[in-house]
Order: sequence, then structure tokens, then C-alpha cells
Amino acid sequence: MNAEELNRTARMLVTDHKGLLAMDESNPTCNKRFARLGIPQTVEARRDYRELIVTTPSLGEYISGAILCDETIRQTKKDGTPFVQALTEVGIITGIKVDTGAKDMAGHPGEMVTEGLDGLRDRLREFSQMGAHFSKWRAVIAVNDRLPSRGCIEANAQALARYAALCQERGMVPVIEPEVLMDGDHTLQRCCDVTEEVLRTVFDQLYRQSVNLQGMILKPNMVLPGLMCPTQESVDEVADATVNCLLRAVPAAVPGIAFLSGGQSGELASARLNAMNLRFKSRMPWELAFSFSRAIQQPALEIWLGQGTNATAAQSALLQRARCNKAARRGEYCTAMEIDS
Ligand code: 5MM
Repeated sequence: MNAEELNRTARMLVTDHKGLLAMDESNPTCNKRFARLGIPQTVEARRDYRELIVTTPSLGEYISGAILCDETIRQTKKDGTPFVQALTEVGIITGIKVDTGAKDMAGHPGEMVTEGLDGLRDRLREFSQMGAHFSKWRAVIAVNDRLPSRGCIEANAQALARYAALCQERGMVPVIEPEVLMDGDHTLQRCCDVTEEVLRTVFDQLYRQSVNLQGMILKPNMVLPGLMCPTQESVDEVADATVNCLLRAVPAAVPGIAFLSGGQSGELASARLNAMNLRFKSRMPWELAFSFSRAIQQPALEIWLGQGTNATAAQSALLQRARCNKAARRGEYCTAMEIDS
């Protein structure tokens, strides 16, 4: 493992106010999103959609890295150019999702543990030979009055740490994604407590598994009230709760934190990221960035609808969200940016 190289790649992923584009939806997730909009759920439709994304003009001005899934990293543009090459040509670093999904956790009703460690060393070798420089693993933590259990937090944290160690051994930067879900009626304070416990456990396991914190990116949830919670705090309150939680739990050695959007609207995700960067500008030891899927892609998907004639308009919508999030990293996002688009 070359620590300097890992640190360089990690810093490049959060440089120049850019962020990550998560386009690593597994086939079932992608198909579900297509089905809702009446788009055919086929390999070719998924390829067409991913080609639309990677060929969006100027995308590299806003996006530093794109996370692909196993199917997409093996695909090419219609003219035969591999997607990895197309991304590299516009300065976007290729990443790959390597977990094999969150599965029901035995003995823990309502909880999930992420699988994918078996054979991971060999898969990482293959992906790195294909041109991937970083990878991603997502753990899912459900919240209610009694969940999460310690067993679930510890099993997922250990898997994240073992994944990260294997990834760095291969010279790839791990994007470590422990997601505390928004589903439920829990309060913002409850999300804050759970997120802090999860992050502390993850960093404990990263230390135990000898993971180099300077060669990783953390991809956490924002600290939010549950979707069904009657009290929904303001953008500034969410920003304060999130950054204070991260300041307590994330070591300063980590170069960057890139949030998942978790089902927030694109506008709200940008506004909250903006408030964090604005209010805590000089007080954060890490770069505060984004690694959104839905909060960047959703408007584009709703315009595209599987029709080639809609591709240019869909690309404009994608670029608009990427632009808003780069502005949010600077603390320069405002709602007028949405109206002007
Ligand atoms: C939480 O999901 C990740 C971020 O996406 P959002 O910004 O929409 O929350 C995302 O990278 C996710 O891990 C991938 O889409 C893969 O999900 P599945 O469940 O299909 O493996």
C-alpha cells in the first residue's frame, strides 16, 4: 500500500469544490426507479441511461469521481469507448461499488448486514485493472425506539473496516458509507445519537483493522429527523446538528466527508450542504462534499424517460444539480440558482 498515493487520490476526490456522483444503483434498484417512470428494465436501457450521464458536457467541472456498479464498469458507449475511458478523458476518477448488498441479519429482526467480503481481494484486483481508483461499501442502519442493536452496528462496522483494509491493500481509496436511514418517526436528536454511535464504532474498527485514515473518504448520512417525525428542523438546525456530530466523531486525519442524500430532494440536499459549509467554514478539519445519487440524478431521469430525444434536456438537468452542489460546497448556493435554471 502506497500511503501517499492513497492520500493523493482521496484529496483529488474532494478537490476544487467538486464531489462524487453515485451512479452505482444495483440492477434491482435501477429497475425499480425505471419501472416507476415506465422505462423498460433492460440491460440496454440501463446502458443508454449511464451513457447519457457519462457524456454530459462539462460534467468534469463539477464531478471529481463517479461510482459505478459491476454491470456499468464493464459497459461501453455506443461507439465502443469503455465508460471508464470516457470518464477519464473528462477528468473524472472511476470508482466501483463492491458490496453485494445489505441482507437480513440473522437473529436481528428488522436489521441488515452488508455482504461481499468473500473473494473481495480478487474482485478488487480485477476492478483496479479495469481502471477503478476507489471503491464504495454501504452499510444500512435502521432506527426506531429499540433499533439499532449493538450487534448490528458492530457487525456492519467490522465489515466496513475489513473492506477498507482490503481496498487500501490494492491501492484503492475506500469510500466508507454507514447510512443511518431516514425512514421512521424518530427525532433529529435520536438520529444524531445513533449517527454518533455508529461513526465512533466505525472509526474504532478502522483503527483495529489498520486502515489509513488519510487514504479514505467517509460517506455518511446528514443528521435529519425521520421522514414521519412531526418536527422537521430548519436547514440551519440540520447543518448545526450534522457538523457538530461529525466534529465529535470523525478524526481530523480524514481528508473528506461526502454525504449521501438518502431520499432528500435535490434542493434540500444542496441547501443543507450549503448551510454546513457556510456556517462552519473555518472550523472543519475535513472537506465537506457530496456523493449523491438521487439528489443529482432524479430530475434528469424524470426528463429522460427512456427517450433519446430527451437526452440533451436530461443532461442539462443533471448538470444543474451538479452545479448547485459545487456552489453549496463553497457556501454560495441560493434558491435563485434553481429559478435561473
Ligand atoms: C444511499 O445510497 C447511496 C447514495 O444515494 P442517495 O444519494 O440517493 O442516497 C447510493 O450510492 C447507493 O449506495 C447506491 O445507489 C447503491 O444502492 P443499491 O441498494 O442499489 O446497492
